[in-house]
Amino acid sequence: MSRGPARAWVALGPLLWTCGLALEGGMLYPRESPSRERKDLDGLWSFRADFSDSRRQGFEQQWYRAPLRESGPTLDMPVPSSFNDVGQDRQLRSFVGWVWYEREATLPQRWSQDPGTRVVLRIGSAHYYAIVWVNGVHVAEHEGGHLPFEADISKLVQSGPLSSCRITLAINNTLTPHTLPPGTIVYKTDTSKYPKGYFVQNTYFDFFNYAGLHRPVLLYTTPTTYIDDITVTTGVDQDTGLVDYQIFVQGSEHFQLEVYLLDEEGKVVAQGIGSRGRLQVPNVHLWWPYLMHEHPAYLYSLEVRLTAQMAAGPVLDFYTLPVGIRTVAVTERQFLINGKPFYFHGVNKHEDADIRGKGFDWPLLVKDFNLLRWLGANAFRTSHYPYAEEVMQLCDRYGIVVIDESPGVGIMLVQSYSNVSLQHHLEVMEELVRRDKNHPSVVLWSVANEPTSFLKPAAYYFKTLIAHTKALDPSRPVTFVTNSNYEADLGAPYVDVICVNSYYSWYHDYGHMEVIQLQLATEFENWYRTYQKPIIQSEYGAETIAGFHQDPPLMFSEEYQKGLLEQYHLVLDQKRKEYVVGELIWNFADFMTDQSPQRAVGNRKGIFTRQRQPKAAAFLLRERYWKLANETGHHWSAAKSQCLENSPFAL
Ligand code: GCB
Repeated sequence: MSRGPARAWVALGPLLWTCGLALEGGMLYPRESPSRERKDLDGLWSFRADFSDSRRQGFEQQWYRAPLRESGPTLDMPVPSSFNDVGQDRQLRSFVGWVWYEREATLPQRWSQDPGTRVVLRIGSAHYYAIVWVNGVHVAEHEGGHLPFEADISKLVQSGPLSSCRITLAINNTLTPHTLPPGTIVYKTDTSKYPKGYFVQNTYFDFFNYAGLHRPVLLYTTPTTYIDDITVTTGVDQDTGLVDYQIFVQGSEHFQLEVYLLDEEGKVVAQGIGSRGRLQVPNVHLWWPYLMHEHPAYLYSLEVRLTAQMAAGPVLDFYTLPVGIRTVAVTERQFLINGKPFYFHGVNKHEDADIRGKGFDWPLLVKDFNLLRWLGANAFRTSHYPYAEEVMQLCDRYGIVVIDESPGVGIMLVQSYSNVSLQHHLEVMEELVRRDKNHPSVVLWSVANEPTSFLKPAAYYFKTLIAHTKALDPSRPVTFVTNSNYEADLGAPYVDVICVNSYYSWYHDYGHMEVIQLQLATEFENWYRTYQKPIIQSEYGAETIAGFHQDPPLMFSEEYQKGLLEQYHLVLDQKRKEYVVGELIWNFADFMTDQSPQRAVGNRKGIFTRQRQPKAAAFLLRERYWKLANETGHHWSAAKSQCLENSPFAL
């Protein structure tokens, strides 16, 4: 989203201001089509961190006005990547404040000369607060590190003889009580212990606050009258699929729209005209989760064709959206996909890897999906923030079901329940729903993880947040993720599914696996008795250093992780016959955190190492997940065993 003129973006030092602004326009993923081109800007950018005491030298000296190399030394910085781990500089690794990125892009001549072409700059994610200039002119600002934003730069690139443009970004990773996730800057004023002006950033979440340009940056074009947004919701009536669509057009009021729904063979199976309507698909192929059907993840293509009547003649725009037809519903005890009980057997993830930090990386992504399928996982939660759009696309294609979580993690401070915070959280939910609403893989929104919801203002905060999310998208259930410690949970009455994290015999009763069954069963029973809603065990696990072995099991060994999981599974196997509808291990892989005496180079609760090699627990879970798939898959029993035998993922 492009935002108006510069606002008060710098308060004290590296601190930020936040303010809620209403969303405008769509956020369709940039796809090439006969009317749209795309130019990726990934690669090496010029980079400088502003190490000045105030962190404001870059603004004072207006580094955006001229090439960055003219205002001082620059580093080569890969994009996408976090900036923290690519260098050898300890200070840059833990830098807090403004960093500057810059790159020149050469545009095809038509882009800069054809006034009928709209040129858009899109940033997949810049963590956390970003200001963007093109050729020294301010074009956009965005708050929030996990969602895309755009600027229409047509006028700028079409106003002069230049066929190149200089893109400059200033990005600030400072977290405040009002950002998502929240954080605080603490100035250490005791000069006998700390140098003058010394500060640290405190966070209340358990992952490293990686920063920089984390996702692809690109330029794309559309005609000046264009398809701005599409919303699709789907339903089923016996064996007929229903696709309700709504299309938003910008640039003209005089246009026609045609829509065609194509099956996987490219055959048109339904068509319509106009901005909204319902398509009926006889003998529908439903979108099924992985391992629930012999042909999971069936995707149709919705081709939208716009013809606008302009003074200079007709203008055409084309956009194709993948569509999976499926339904989602929740009963007192079940989570239903296409009317059949669905059991989540999967993982929690992080966007995290060696060197690139939270930077998007195709090889890593494909490896992760291959591991998920090897494991027999049918779902994951985007703990604790929205993941890259390309991740969501692969979930659609492979049938991996997603609990799509906002960056509402570590909401602990009373200031983080203020109106300013709530406004921002509402806006983030809008951005998230706008981006991910058309993904069939997304079946549940999670508005937050483990907020300290017993604080007084939390009740109003969560009631409003959950109601707002339901209003934004009435087609999906909503949850927030709570913790077994938070007994008087104020969010639970408003959610559709209860998601509970617990760490029995890890953070409590250390080493006493024998208490897990009793404690877990009691907890499930309490939640169910109070709310009569289906429950997902949304986190459980144990810190495990790969290669540590102890038998009888001791904490941190591979044997302890396995043993702890097995105790959980005994209870899950009882309760899944009643109202427990899923289990997600914490965590898929080891990941980086802040330094602390509790963390040995990051969080080690992965069933895979950070380099994606299995610990013993991965094999245990693999056996369990394939067994669960055999028991809980539908329509597929006969074909399934056959298919599994021939599958490269067979046991
Ligand atoms: C949790 C949090 C997660 C942590 C995990 C842990 O409850 O939701 O972010 O990483 O526990 O390992 O402590």
